[in-house]
Amino acid sequence: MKFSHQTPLDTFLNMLFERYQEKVPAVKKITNALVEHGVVGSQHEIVNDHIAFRTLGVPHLGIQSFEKIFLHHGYQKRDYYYFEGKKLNAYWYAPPTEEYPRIFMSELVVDQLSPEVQQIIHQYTDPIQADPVDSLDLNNGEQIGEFFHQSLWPLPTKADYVKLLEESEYAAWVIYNRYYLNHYTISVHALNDGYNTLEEFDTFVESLGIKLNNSGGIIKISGDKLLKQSSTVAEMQEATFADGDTMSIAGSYVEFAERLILPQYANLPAGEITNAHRRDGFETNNADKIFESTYTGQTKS
Ligand code: OOG
Ligand code: NI
Repeated sequence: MKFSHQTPLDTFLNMLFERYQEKVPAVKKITNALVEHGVVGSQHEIVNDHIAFRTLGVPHLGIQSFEKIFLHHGYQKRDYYYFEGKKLNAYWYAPPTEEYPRIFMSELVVDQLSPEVQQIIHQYTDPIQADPVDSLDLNNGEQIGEFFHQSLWPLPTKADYVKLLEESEYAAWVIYNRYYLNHYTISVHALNDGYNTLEEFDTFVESLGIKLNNSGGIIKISGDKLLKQSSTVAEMQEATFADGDTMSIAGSYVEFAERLILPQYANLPAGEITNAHRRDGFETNNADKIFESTYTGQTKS
C-alpha cells in the first residue's frame, strides 16, 4: 500500500507500512512473488483490506485513546467484539473512502488479569498521567507516524516479558512491540483469476515456504460463509530487553482475506461489483484464531 495525496492520513499510513515491510520479511517475499508471477505490477496495486493495532486497556491508553487518531481522519467506529478467553475488546472502523484500509483495533482488558500481571503492566504504564494522543497535532502526519513508532513506556525486562507471556501472549506482544502495525491484509478477491480465492492464494503462499496459522484450520470461515481469512505465522525476531538480555520473540504477520459477494448481488455482472456488494466487517470466531498468529502455539510448532 502507498498513498499519494500527501494528506496527514497518507503520510502516517505510509510511515507505518514502510517500517512494517522492512521488519516483516513475508511482506516482500509475497509481494515480489506476486510481481514475478505477473499477478500485480507492484506492491501499490495490492488492495489492503484492513490493518490492525493492539493496545493496553489502562487509563490514558487503550482504544478510547488510540481511536482518536483515526476518528479525526474520518474513520467511523463500527461493531464491537469481545474475546473472553483472551480477555480482549475490539472494534472495527470503516475508512473515510474505499481506497483506505479498514482498521481492526483491540485492547487487553487488564483488570481481568491476575494481580501479579496487572502489577507488572502498571509498573510500565502508571507514569503515563495524561492521554498521549491529546498532546499530538492530529493534522501533522509526520508527528503521528512517529508516535506509532515511539515508546510510551520503558523497554521491559526479560523477566517481566516472560511473566506476561505465561498469562497473556497478547500482553507480552504489546509491551515489546507497542503500536507497530500488527498486520496488513491482502484483499484476495481483488486479484486475478488463479489467485482470487483464499484456497488458491494460500497454496501460492505456502509454495513460497511461508508457514500459515493453522489454529482452527488454515482457512477461517465466518458463520455466513462470506468472510474467509488466513494469516502467516509471525516470524521470530531477536529482542533485546532492558537488562540487556535477549530472546527470540514474535513480531508482526501478514493476513489474507476473501470477502464474498452478498447473496442479494449474486447476479450482478462481475464488472459492476464494488466493495459495497461484498461482505463487510469482521467475525469473532475468525479473529479469535487470527490473534494466535503471534502466539507460541503457532510460532513454536
Ligand atoms: C488481530 C486479530 C484479528 C481479524 O482480521 O479478524 C484480525 C490481532 O492479531 O491483533 O486481524
Ligand atoms: Ni486482521
